Amino acid sequence: DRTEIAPGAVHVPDWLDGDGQRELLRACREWARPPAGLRTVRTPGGGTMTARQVCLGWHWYPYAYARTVVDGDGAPVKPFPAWLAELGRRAVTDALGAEAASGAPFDIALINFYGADARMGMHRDGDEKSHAPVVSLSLGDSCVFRFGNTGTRARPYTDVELRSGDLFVFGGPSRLAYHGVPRVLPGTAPRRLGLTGRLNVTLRVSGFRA
Ligand code: MD5
Ligand code: FE
Repeated sequence: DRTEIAPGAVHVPDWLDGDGQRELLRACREWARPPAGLRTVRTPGGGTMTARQVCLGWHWYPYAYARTVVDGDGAPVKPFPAWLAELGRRAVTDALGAEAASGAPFDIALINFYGADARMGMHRDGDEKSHAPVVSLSLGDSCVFRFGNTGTRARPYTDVELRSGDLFVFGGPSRLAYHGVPRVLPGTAPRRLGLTGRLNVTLRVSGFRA
C-alpha cells in the first residue's frame, strides 16, 4: 500500500510492524538519554520548539549542523548506527525504487518527540548539503502531517494522517517542499507500544565531509 501525495512524496502506511516499531522505540529511548540526549530547541528569535529533539551523526541547531551539542550540553553527537542506514535504504527502495536508494548512505537522524500539545510550523529542510530523499518514520500517537508547496509557505496543503509504523519518503521535487505538523491526536498510539505522545525519526544524507 503506497500513495504518492506529490511527485517524489510517498506515504507507505504500516511499513513497520509491531516488533519493528518496538525495536525502533527502544533505540530512541536509549538515544534520548544524556549526554547529547533529548533537548529543547531554541530558535534564534527567542522562541522554543514544542517538539523536543535528539540527533545522531550530525547535530542540528537552527539553522546549521555541528558535531557537538553546541546549543545544549556540548557533548559529541551520538553516532549514526549502520543498521539505521540500512533501514533507511530499505525504506527508500520500497517507496521510490532501488535507483533512488543507490546514492550516499544516510548519516543524520533527527528524532522529534511530540507531546499532546506539540506542533511544528510550516518550514523547509534546507540545511543538508545533499538533496537525497528524506525518510520519516512515525511511532506512537497519530498526527496530522501537512504537506505544502516548494515555492511558498501558503496553501494549497495536503493534510495526511500519519500513524504509528507509517513511512513517508520525500524525494525529488518534494525534498524542499514546505511541511509541518499542525497537531497530534492524543490517545491514538497502539496500546501495546507503550508510548504516550508521538515520535518521528527522520533519516537524512548530509552531503558533508566526514
Ligand atoms: C515530523 N519532521 O513529523 C517531521 C517529519 C523535521 C520534520 O519536519 O524537520 O524534523 S520529516 C518531514 C519532511 C522532511 C523533509 C522534507 C519534507 C518533509 N518535505 O519536503 O515535505 O517530525
Ligand atoms: Fe522538516
